[in-house]
Amino acid sequence: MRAEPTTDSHAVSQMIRLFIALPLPFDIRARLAGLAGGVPGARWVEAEDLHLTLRFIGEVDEGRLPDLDAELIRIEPPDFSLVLDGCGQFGTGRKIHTLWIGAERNEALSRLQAKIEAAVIRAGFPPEPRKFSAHVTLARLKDANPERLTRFLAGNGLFRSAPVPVTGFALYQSHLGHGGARYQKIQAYPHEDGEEEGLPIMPGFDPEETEGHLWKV
Ligand code: 3AM
Repeated sequence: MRAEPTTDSHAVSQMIRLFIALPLPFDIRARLAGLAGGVPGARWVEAEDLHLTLRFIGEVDEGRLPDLDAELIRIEPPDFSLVLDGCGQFGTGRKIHTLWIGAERNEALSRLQAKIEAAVIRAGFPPEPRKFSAHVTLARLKDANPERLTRFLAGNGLFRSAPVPVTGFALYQSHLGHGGARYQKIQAYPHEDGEEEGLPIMPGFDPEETEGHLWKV
């Protein structure tokens, strides 16, 4: 593990913003990204950024990552398919803030989410009080045009994907910035080859300079 205890009295632990999500395969992200448009006031999530959040963890001291990793790696790797289905919104009226594509009821997904929740709690984090609601955020809204929104929801209510294979999940760090958050996958589960020793956390990570999979929200 890289985050070893240190005797350096000047060392300052860093708070990082974490969440756990299902990465989505390219073809389904491309299809979802193709739905974008037609709703003035919507900020659409880019194709490479689309994901299904399983557990938001929030701001944590990065020194707690090894404990979290040790619990998440114990979860048996998932092996099931998921069908994305339907379209909806979070918020009501003028306060609608999120447009999403939903997921068909799926026992394997629920079991995976419950195992992740239990692992996060075992790692010492407080339980998530809100009920899990599987969705892929398509857009964030601010004062979106209500008629265009209604038209979008009606037009995509019958959305249905081909089965999406789920063989893993990932821990992501969210970097909040002026242009919104940027997301960085910091650990895949199961660990990918060569990652057995622990989390490839980059201290001093600079989203502006780092190439790779970053999400803008
Ligand atoms: O893109 P989605 O909506 O799936 O909405 C946030 C995003 O998920 C959610 O965590 C993901 C990464 O930011 N999120 C942000 N703040 C949250 C909070 N306080 C939150 N979920 C629950 N509680």
